[in-house]
Amino acid sequence: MVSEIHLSDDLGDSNLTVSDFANTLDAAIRTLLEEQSTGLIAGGKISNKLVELEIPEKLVVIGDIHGDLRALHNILKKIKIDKFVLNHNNKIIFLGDYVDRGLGSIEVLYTICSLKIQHPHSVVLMRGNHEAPVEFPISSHDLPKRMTERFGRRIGTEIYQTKIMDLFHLLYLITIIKGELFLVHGGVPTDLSNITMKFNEIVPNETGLFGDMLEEILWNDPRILPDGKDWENSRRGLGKHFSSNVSKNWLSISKTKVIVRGHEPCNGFKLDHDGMVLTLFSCNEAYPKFSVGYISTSGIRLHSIRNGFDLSEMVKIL
Ligand SMILES: [Mn+2]
Repeated sequence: MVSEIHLSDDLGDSNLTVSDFANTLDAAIRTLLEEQSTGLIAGGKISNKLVELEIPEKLVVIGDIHGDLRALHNILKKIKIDKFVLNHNNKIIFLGDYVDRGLGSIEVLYTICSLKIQHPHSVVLMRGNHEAPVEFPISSHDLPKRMTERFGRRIGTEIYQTKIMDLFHLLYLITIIKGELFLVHGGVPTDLSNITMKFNEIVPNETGLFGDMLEEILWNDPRILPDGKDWENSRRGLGKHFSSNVSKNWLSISKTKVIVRGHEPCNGFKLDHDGMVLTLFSCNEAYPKFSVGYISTSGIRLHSIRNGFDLSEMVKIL
């Protein structure tokens, strides 16, 4: 049995045991495997790493957390998580980048996994570039070090290499709220040839990697580019910068109004591409100059939006 979510005010002294952590990871993996094999989630459907949802009753979207347990707890308290998750048609969507940089990566993983196990229909866990697959050449986080410090080299490494990597592999890459939002961690792919085919192909794929689209979904950033130029290489080493034309094409093909993504530090949120792209950033332990932002709204209000400017009025700042 996994213990109830406990949002203590004292974050310094963690009582998390290695067996508690390992069992919670196992249970989260089982929950994700189960829902991916049935394709079932309340008010929507799951096709491999794509989640398609009808407009929920209430919606919360949380951007990068980066091991900032305090920021996560503050958001969960504000939205009254205990009540929120009781309704299967309320959805809380995490955009990925749970770990790295902050001191609470292990506790943040534990918290989001506990939420998913207890309330699988209300919680959507997406994948960030810091939950990178082993196939990528960039070491994306300090988790191996944190695991070793906390649980010892042998057990820490074993849990990291098996359970945590398995969990990351099961996280979602795209979530669509029908008619309204297209959610990814980084951005949308820049190759617009056969975009209709690509959109249809994001559904099933043996590996769940969407071929070469994975890198762009996890790493891309929106930028203003010269007319006629749809992308340039990113200075991050992976991924690309995508143009407003690329955003426009993906919104049109997916019949949604705003691309919502995380991935870039900012003061809670920012808008790009004339309001076609809204970036959320939900932590500040490692970025003390910034505020914590997240979306909290009702389905009725969400349905009234025309673009990211309207959506930005539903961003709460802590
Ligand atoms: Mn990121």
